[in-house]
Amino acid sequence: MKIVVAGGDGFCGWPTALHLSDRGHEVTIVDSLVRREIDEELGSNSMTPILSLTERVAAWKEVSGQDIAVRIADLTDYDAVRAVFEEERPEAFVHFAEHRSAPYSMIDREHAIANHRNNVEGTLNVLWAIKDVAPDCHLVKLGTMGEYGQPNIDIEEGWIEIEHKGRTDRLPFPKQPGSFYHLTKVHDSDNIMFACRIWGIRATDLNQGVVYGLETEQTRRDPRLVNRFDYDAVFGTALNRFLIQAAIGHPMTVYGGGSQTRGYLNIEDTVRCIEIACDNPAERGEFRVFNQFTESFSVEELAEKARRVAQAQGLDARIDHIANPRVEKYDHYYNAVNTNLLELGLEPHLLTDEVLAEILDVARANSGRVRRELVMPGVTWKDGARASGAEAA
Ligand code: NAD
Ligand code: USQ
Repeated sequence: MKIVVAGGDGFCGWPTALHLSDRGHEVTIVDSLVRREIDEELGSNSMTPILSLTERVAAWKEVSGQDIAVRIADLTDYDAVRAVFEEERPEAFVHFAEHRSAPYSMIDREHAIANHRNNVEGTLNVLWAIKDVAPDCHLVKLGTMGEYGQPNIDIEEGWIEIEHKGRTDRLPFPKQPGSFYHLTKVHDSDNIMFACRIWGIRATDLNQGVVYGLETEQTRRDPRLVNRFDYDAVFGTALNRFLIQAAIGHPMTVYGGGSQTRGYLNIEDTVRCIEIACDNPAERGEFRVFNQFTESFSVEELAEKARRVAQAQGLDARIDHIANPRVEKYDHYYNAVNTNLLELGLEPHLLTDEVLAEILDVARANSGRVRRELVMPGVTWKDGARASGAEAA
């Protein structure tokens, strides 16, 4: 299959491009490299030393014999997006290419707007290009579990049957996102659903949970293929951050009470979920939603797991409950359905001690690259970054 992986230089996109290429698909990466620019803006870095995109792709060619084409293009530039569709004629367009950090979107008004422009405009451009150039192309779009928030009822996969005043309907599941970033995903979902309805586009919205880990079957083949590994308080995510903190002897930063519960999955399952979605395209006009996570944990449970495995390796791992920079619910109900991908053949990689130990090993091997001043959160939901004087402001 001819597949474009937009955002293919990023944490999820790079290993997905390798996985799809390894499975024999003809892969083109489209990326604006904006994430590397944001690293500069934040004075941040990947804990693992990642090569340039050109060097990574050349290393993959050497290791696997497979070509991955690269196009440096910004999805907010419609001419560039249209050219991708005209020249590549993809059968599937996997769309990872967004600004994906909740704290980044909460820094200040300018960042909230830049986040919306990048994500919502980029996705609108992709929808128009599919309609105008490649109407049969399957859009595989990364959404997020955070679109739903934490309602006091079970979370369904995109849709809910509602009975109201004696009448029933199947309606989009209510959304209560927790940051301006998560809101961009809600707007994307609405725009995609509308485009499917009016233009007959086929789309799968993958509401992905928080991804942990970094290595996959393909990235392990050569150190030059290593994935990025974010640890800073803006782009680093819960479990990976805890393991890195344990590796550098920093207390694990559980925000607030720690009972906040989310869906999580291993990066090895991310790449497989994308393959499953591409292999089983939505019908023309169908807007399909899959909840893409494998297990639910509270942040406290994750930190406890990380602490146990780190202490077994002789590390002095400690947990700190620090003031929550976000506005979040504690002690909430959380029960989300995730059967669609399992029914299509996903075999989850669960969060075992071996998995934790492998991530910790990579963190320990690269601990010298950590800039400790980036670990504590400097962006708050109420006052952005200015109140704390964080450099990001
Ligand atoms: P990332 O920041 O590591 O990678 C995103 C990539 O997209 C970067 O290489 C960036 O340069 C590129 N990009 C961003 N905007 C672009 C644009 N306008 N044009 C072209 N390229 C652009 O993020 P990630 O962790 O790989 O996340 C990928 C996708 O998965 C995002 O949409 C994110 O919302 C979603 N997601 C991620 C997680 C997670 O835990 N990492 C969880 C759920 C959903
Ligand atoms: N948290 C801590 N300590 C930390 C970091 C986070 O307690 O050091 C807590 C947060 O308060 C939150 C939970 O962990 O309750 C998850 O936070 P996160 O930073 O790991 O993840 P989040 O901001 O939700 O965003 C990440 C990705 C985003 C994706 C989302 C999936 O950055 O792209 O959309 O996970 S989901 O959470 O399902 O919406």
